[in-house]
Amino acid sequence: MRVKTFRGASAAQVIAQIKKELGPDAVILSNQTKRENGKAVCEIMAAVEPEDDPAERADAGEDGLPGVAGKTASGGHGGWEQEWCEMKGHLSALLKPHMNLDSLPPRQKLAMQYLEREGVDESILMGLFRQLQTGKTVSLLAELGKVARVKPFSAFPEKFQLVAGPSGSGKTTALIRMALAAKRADPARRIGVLNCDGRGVGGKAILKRYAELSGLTYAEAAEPEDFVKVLLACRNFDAIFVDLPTLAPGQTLHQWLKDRSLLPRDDVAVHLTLSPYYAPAHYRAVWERHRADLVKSIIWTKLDEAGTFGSLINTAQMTGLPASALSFGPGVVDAMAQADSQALWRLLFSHQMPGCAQATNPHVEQAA
Ligand SMILES: Nc1nc2c(ncn2[C@@H]2O[C@H](COP(=O)(O)OP(=O)(O)OP(=O)(O)O)[C@@H](O)[C@H]2O)c(=O)[nH]1
Ligand SMILES: [Mg+2]
Repeated sequence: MRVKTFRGASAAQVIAQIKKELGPDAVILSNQTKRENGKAVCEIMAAVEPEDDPAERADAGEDGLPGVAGKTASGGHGGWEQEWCEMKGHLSALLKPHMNLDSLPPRQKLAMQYLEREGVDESILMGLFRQLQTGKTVSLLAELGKVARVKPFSAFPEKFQLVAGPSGSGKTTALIRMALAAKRADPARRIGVLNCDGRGVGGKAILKRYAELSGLTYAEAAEPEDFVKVLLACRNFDAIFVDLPTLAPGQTLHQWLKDRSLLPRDDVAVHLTLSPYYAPAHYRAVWERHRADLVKSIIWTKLDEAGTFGSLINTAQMTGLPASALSFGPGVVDAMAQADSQALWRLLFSHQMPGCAQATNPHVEQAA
C-alpha cells in the first residue's frame, strides 16, 4: 500500500492533487486543516492499493483499507460485497444501452444527466429511469427521496448519542454541535459529553472547553471499564453525547460497542460521520467496519470541501441510513444544519450549502 501526505492551501486543491497522483481510487486516511504562520494549511493523508501486489493488499490499515481490495481484517462481508459490486457493474454495463434518456421528458432528461455527472451510481440511475419511464411517477425527487432519506439529528430520542467515523472526518466537531444544539433547545436538560478518545489529541481540549463553557458535564472514558462506570454514574442525565475514537486497525464498531456493554440497547444511537469526496471503495471499507444495528444515521461533513455530491445518494443506498446533519464549515458555530430534504436537494442539484439563500443552478433544480 502506498501512503502519502499531501498539503495545500485548500482541501479542493489537495484532493485534485491526490486524484492526479494516486488516481480516483485513492483513499483518504485523514484530513486536517491547521494554521501555520497565520495561514490555513490543509493536510490530507491518502493511500492507494498497488494493483499487482496481493500480499500488500491483505495488510490491515486504518479505516479498513483492506476492504478496498475486497478483503477485510475482520474476515467479514468484504468478499461478497466486492463480488456484488462487480456484478452490479456488469449488470449496469448490460442495461445501460437500454437507458435511453431521450425517451424521458426534457426536464427529467436534464436532471438525470446531471445526476450522472455528479457520480450517482449507475444502478441507482437505472432504477430511477425505470420508475420515470412507467409514466406513473412525475417527480424524480420523490423517487430519489426513497433512496436518500433524511432524519434530523434532534429527532433521535435515544439517551446516548454516539458519533463514530474515519479519522479526521469531523466526529468531535459534529458532536460538540449536536450537544450544544440539545442544550440550546432545552437549557434545563442535564447533558453530558463523554470523550472516549484516549489519544489525548483529536479535539479533546476543544471538546472539554466547549462543554465547560456551555454548562455540559464533561467526562473521559478511554477504556471499556471506565465506560461502564460512566454508564452507572450518569443515570440521572437526560442525554449523553459520546465522542468515539477512530477505530484501531482490525477493530470493528460492533466489537467496540460490545466491549462497553452497549449491545443490545435501545437507548443508543450511533451517527457516522462521512465526507462526500471519498472513493467508492473507501465508503465500502468504512461501512464494512462500522456496520452495526445501532448505527442510525450519517452526518455529512466537509461538504464545503467537496466538488460533487453523488456519493450522498450512493452511500444512502449502500447503508440504508438517513442523513441526520449537513456540516459545511470548520467552525463550531453556524456550520452544521439538521438534515432536511430541501437542503439535500439544493446541495446535490445546486451545490448550495445549507443556510445559503441563493440557488446557483436553478435550472437543474427546477427540472428535478
Ligand atoms: N471545512 C470543514 N472543516 C471541518 C468540517 N467539520 C470539521 N472540520 C474540521 O476538520 C478537522 C477535523 O475535525 P475533528 O472534529 O477533529 O475530526 P475527528 O473525526 O474528531 O478527528 P480525529 O478525532 O482526529 O479522528 C478540524 O480542523 C475541524 O475544524 C466541515 O464540515 N468543513
Ligand atoms: Mg476527534
